[in-house]
Amino acid sequence: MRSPLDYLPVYFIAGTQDIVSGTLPELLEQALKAGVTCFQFREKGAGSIGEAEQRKVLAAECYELCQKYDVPFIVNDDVELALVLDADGIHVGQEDQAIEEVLRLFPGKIVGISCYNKEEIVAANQLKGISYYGIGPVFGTISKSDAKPSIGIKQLDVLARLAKRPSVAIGGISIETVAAIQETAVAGSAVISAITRSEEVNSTINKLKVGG
Ligand code: TZP
Ligand code: MG
Repeated sequence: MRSPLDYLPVYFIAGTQDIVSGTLPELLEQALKAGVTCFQFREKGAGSIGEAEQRKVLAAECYELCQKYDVPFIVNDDVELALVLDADGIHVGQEDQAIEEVLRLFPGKIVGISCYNKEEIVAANQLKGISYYGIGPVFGTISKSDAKPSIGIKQLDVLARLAKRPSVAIGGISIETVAAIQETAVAGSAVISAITRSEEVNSTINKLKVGG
């Protein structure tokens, strides 16, 4: 079983809607080569693929790439897709399918949940089987239109310390801000635009690593 401490450090999230040039599989392979530790398939919002079969084909291609580089492939929110692909894990938000149900459906898999405040961390702490928490948005983000107000570095650290499980920071993390994230109690940084909008994917990913 993979440890969250191994896969959380440089956690890459993307879907078609985030891609600015080339294709998602092309960018994903570049990112895997450069050393991202996890990939979350998040096909969501304006510009994403709506058609189920098309999503599945793209997700399967991404999963295969992740397997080639021995990196966990996690599906955002889409329980059906995660089950049919037998993905390594699933990540859900507080408004997605109830976490208790997700834990029942994915025994032995990676299960991540988004947490925004103390109440959500305390509630998640009480459930058995959750692998990690995604905490944020830490900063303002261009990648999620319905993102909540950002919590900032201090609150990130408070929440990560309250968490009984490893956590990953998310929201507006860039090569400029990652050092501050790494000083908090989180185990890693989850990013979309830092990678999808990078002009130097290799160098960006190296800088997102601890000590990079
Ligand atoms: N959840 C909270 S912020 C966010 C998600 C999915 C988007 C993160 O994207 P970026 O581009 O790294 O800010
Ligand atoms: Mg969600």
